[in-house]
This record gives sequence, structure tokens and C-alpha cells, in this order.
Amino acid sequence: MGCGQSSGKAADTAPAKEVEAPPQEKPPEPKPKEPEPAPAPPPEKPKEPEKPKEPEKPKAPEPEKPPAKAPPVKSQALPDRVQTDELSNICQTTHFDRSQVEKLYEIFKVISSSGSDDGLIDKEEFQQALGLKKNLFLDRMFQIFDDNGDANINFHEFIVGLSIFSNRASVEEKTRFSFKMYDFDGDGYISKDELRRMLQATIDENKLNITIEQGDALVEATFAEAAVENGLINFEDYKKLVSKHPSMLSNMTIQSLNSVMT
Ligand SMILES: [Ca+2]
Ligand SMILES: [Ca+2]
Ligand SMILES: [Ca+2]
Repeated sequence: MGCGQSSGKAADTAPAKEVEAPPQEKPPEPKPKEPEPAPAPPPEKPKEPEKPKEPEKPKAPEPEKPPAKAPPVKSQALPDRVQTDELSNICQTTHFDRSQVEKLYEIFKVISSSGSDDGLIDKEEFQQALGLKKNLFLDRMFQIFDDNGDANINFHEFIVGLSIFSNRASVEEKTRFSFKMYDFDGDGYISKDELRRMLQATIDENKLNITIEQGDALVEATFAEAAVENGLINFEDYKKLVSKHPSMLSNMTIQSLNSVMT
């Protein structure tokens, strides 16, 4: 009768003719199967509680994060005048974040105390820190850093000046600082005499093998290329010049400064 339908059952138990017998034999078979799955679930249930996740949390380096999130602890190294408002202001107006400003403050303390420990960098300390000779190049660098002109570089001036030399500063920022280096009298123009004097200082500083005649020729060629109408190079002229000769800004990025930041 149902041989075709119950072929699977028949194969497990008995020949097809004894139809009534197999149903009686089958009930005992499922019993042994039930106990097997029964023991299995209990061990799985205790695993369900999220205990394994708890041990993972303590492994996470949480103790390291709290100090990073707690700037007030680190900023204790800063003098009162650099804390809170000024520190926030520094972070907004420069290319340094809070932790970088704190690192630079450590450097500032070393430099500003190398001569007289007065919390300010004078020209002597500035010169020694940069390893420069006493010349026009040093004078200009110091004067541009010394924004308020009090013959000292305070921490804010130090940070703002250094920010220009970071690799995050824009070409525009670096170009403007570079322009200031040449524009001694601050009239907004670079004259041939200003360029000649700075060129000579650069030659002296780097011990370049360039004669006065070659230097003059370089100045004339620069002004000819800048195509100035009034014999002076303004900032727009200078920007065009720099765009043609990007290497003019090569000394406007301090690689060692970037390494300090990382
Ligand atoms: Ca000092
Ligand atoms: Ca100053
Ligand atoms: Ca000038």
C-alpha cells in the first residue's frame, strides 16, 4: 500500500509487508534520541550571559585615555597667563593642537632660560637656539617673531611664529612671512637694496660661493622677472615669483619642528 511513501521508514526498520509492526518499534527509538539533545542545550545556556564581553572591556587601554581627556593636568605645566583662554586662543590661531602647544612650551622653557631665565626669549637665546650667525637674516627672523616689538619673544609670539614653519601652514602664510623677511622697512614693497642686503646675508649665513657681481646680477634678474613697474616688488608680485620658484619657500618649513609634533 504505502510502500512508496514510507520507503524511508521501511528501510530503517522492517520489510514492507509487516506494516503494523514497525509503528510499535518506532516509539522506543525516539526516546534515546531525545536525551542526546537535552544535555546539549544546558551548556549553551550558561554561555548566553555576556560574561566573555566583560573580560574584554578591562583589556581595553582605558587607563591611558583618561589622561588624554584631562588637559587641565598637563596644562599645569603652563604659566597662568597661557592657561584657559590664551591656550584656547593659541590653538585656534595656530596650526598646533593643545598637546602640541604643551610640547612646544617645554621647548620654549628650555630656550627662554638658556641665557636669563625670565620666561622670554631674547635675541641671544633665539640665535643660539636656531644656530644662526649674527646677521641681517637673524635680525629679520627675530623682528618678525617679536610681534609687539619689545625685543623679546614671549610664548605666544613663539608659537605664532613657529606655526608658520610647520608643514600645516599654507603657502600664503609662508609667502607672507618670507616677504616680511625682505621688506625691512615694512612699507609693503621689496626694493632692490632690500633684496641685495638679504641676499648678501643669506650668502654669508650659508657660506655660498657667490660673488658680489653674481649677487647683483641675481637681483637684477629677479626684478626683471617680477616685471615691476615702479622698481619695487609688492606682495602680489612676490607671490607670482614664488609660484614660479617654489624653492624660494624651501627654508620656510622646519622639518625637525614637524618631527617634534609627532
Ligand atoms: Ca630669557
Ligand atoms: Ca615681543
Ligand atoms: Ca620695503
